Amino acid sequence: MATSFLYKIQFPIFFIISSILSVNSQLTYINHGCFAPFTHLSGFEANIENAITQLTFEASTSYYSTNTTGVGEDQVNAFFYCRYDVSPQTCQSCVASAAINITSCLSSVEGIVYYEECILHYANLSFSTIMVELPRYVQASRQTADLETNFGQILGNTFIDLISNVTSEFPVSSRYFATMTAKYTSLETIYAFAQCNPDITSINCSTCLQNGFSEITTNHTGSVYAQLFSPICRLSYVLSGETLSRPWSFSQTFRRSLPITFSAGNRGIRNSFIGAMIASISSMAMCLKLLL
Ligand SMILES: *[C@@H]1O[C@H](CO)[C@@H](O)[C@H](O)[C@H]1NC(C)=O
Ligand SMILES: *[C@@H]1O[C@H](CO)[C@@H](O)[C@H](O)[C@H]1NC(C)=O
Ligand SMILES: *[C@@H]1O[C@H](CO)[C@@H](O)[C@H](O)[C@H]1NC(C)=O
Ligand SMILES: *[C@@H]1O[C@H](CO)[C@@H](O)[C@H](O)[C@H]1NC(C)=O
Ligand SMILES: *[C@@H]1O[C@H](CO)[C@@H](O)[C@H](O)[C@H]1NC(C)=O
Ligand SMILES: CC(=O)N[C@H]1CO[C@H](CO)[C@@H](O)[C@@H]1O
Repeated sequence: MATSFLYKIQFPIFFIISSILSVNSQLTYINHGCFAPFTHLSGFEANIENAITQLTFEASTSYYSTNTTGVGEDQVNAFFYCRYDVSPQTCQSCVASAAINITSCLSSVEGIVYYEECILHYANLSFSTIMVELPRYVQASRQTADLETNFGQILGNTFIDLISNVTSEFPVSSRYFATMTAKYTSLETIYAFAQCNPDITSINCSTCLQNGFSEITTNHTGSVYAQLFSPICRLSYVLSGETLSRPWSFSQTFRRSLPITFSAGNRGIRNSFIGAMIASISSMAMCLKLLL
């Protein structure tokens, strides 16, 4: 099954890889999670393949799309969303890369892949069940700002303004997205970004971002870099002495040689991301072999 899936998605991916090279865009893989293996023999796996393949095509014309394939207990609901500030080519290549990564989840009833540029998610659950804040995934620097300074306050004020911009800037198109900068010192600037899935209400968008930000400030107080990903919202910031060009790349700007901590919040049947990653390493190795 995995083989036929890769075979099917190779055409868009080939095409897209040449455009990656020509636009020289760089994708940043963050993490993925596979939840709850399925046991019944069914058309479920084929439905995942078809739904994901369909979404990789739709990513050529859209920054957000959903798909439903199959009926009853074999039904798959899937969606992706891209950062609104990346180019259409980057969006398309990101979803195609995420489609390759998600093949490691093909034996699970739910899979999610996070890149800095896009998110791809499928499950055997209804959209109203998966379009929620959890599972959240946080990546944050161990390096923190000097606790004597007012970093936390400046960051907090920045996110209050940013979240209000995200939910007010595009009330008609529901294009929940905003970026903001704030001077920290004469040499260093906080670059901040937030976005929501367009299918949710502005209140739910605001709640998701506020809860996410408060989780970062509680569990990673003073981190100079953090990104939070969830099925319906995401936020990122980095403190940098460089002048960044858009679209800002948060994890690449943060010096990767410094340690990063991960944390994952889950609910219901879902396992933690870290466990899921270990469990999927062997199937991922197989997928890579098939691709080469
Ligand atoms: C979902 O994708 C399938 C292909 O798997 C396609 O036939 C169907 O029209 C799509 N449905 C929606 C609602 O987009
Ligand atoms: C999704 O899969 C899980 C695990 O196999 C199962 O418990 C659950 O009932 C399924 N949900 C639906 C809507 O089929
Ligand atoms: C997912 O894909 C990216 C880019 O192709 C790769 O760097 C990363 O290692 C992959 N992750 C997994 C778990 O396969
Ligand atoms: C908002 O979130 C609540 C709680 O998760 C949920 O019950 C409700 O359906 C959501 N409303 C919309 C319109 O998304
Ligand atoms: C954040 O910390 C709280 C309290 O220690 C914990 O319950 C929660 O699971 C943590 N969140 C994540 C995502 O690890
Ligand atoms: C559209 C909108 O709300 N823009 C606001 C974003 O935040 C800045 C700083 O608070 C405001 O000046 C803008 O009016």
